[in-house]
Amino acid sequence: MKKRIFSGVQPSGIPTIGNYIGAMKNFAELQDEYDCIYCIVNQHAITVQQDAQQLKALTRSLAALYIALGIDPQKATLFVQSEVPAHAQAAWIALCNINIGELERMTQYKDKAAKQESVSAGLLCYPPLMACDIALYNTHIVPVGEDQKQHIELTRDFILRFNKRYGKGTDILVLPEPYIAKSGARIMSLQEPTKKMSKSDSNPKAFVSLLDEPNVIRKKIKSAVTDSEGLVYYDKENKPGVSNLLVIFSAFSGKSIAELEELYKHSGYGTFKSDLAEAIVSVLEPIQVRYHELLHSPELDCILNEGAKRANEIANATLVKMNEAIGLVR
Ligand code: ATP
Ligand code: LTN
Repeated sequence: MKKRIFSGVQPSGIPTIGNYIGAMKNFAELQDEYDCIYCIVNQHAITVQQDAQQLKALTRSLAALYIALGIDPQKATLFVQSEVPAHAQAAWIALCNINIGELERMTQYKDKAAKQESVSAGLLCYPPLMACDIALYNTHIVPVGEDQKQHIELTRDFILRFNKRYGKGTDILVLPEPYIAKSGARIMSLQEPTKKMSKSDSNPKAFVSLLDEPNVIRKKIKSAVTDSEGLVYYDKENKPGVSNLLVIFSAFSGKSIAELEELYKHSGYGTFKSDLAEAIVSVLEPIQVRYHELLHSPELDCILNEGAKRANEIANATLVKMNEAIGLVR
């Protein structure tokens, strides 16, 4: 039997090239070798306030993007989290088996809470829901960006604890491993290259979204923050802007950072940036064409309906086992 992969992306904005390089680019590549389940985690997105119409539109948009990026519904399962009630049900169990202190230590919580005027309990309780997304599908591997490593560790702690407390010597839940790419697992903001690129950044110049038009991409790359040295080489500490652009260029061109350093050692930032912009445009243009064909198609609804059906079957079977183990039965 193939090993199971599970991953999720929040419909909290249009995915950026950071989401693409760190996670989504790998999704299609893995679907031949693994049984892949990909989720649009809309219940995670509402941990911060969302406009209802926009959330609905972004959910559909993200589904179309997944397919445009090469997810093949014959091979992988794609579904919307809120269409599988077992996630929220299992999350309650996880909440009762994870301590508040463990949640308060999460850096994503601390970063996001610092930006909010009022912090919802859901923002703090986000990782137990994520742990259940993963656990319900008997997941072996979770492909994610670097920022999610801490959440996967907490997921593993919860699963180990659950099995120990309720398993009576057998493992009820499968222990997952993170899959974090060696390069590109943390793409930085184009405007503040010491900060993570994020799709919900209030400054649109900080990221390139997968649906940005070619001229917008060119402008955003042109205005990316670099330094005054004028030399293209990788030095994360002293040249965070240029180093970030090199990582992005490498991901979009397939060339190694060493090859790119060699190619651009005699050119200034102007040529380097315009070639980078063209490399991004050439990858994203066909994806965008496919995206627009899919967005309003009934085909997309069929894919999501089928996905929810399969996801419900798998998730409900695990939830039954969890409930029985705990004694949540008559
Ligand atoms: P938000 O801005 O709403 O917090 P986000 O941009 O951080 O969202 P998510 O939907 O939370 O994106 O993440 C989807 C996937 O993309 C996750 O696997 C995450 O680790 C990865 N990811 C997010 N940002 C980056 C980044 N800057 N570099 C590499 N991978 C990233
Ligand atoms: N927490 C992730 C999104 C996410 C996820 C998941 C990723 C929710 N559930 C399950 C992998 C597996 C994020 O913020 N990027």
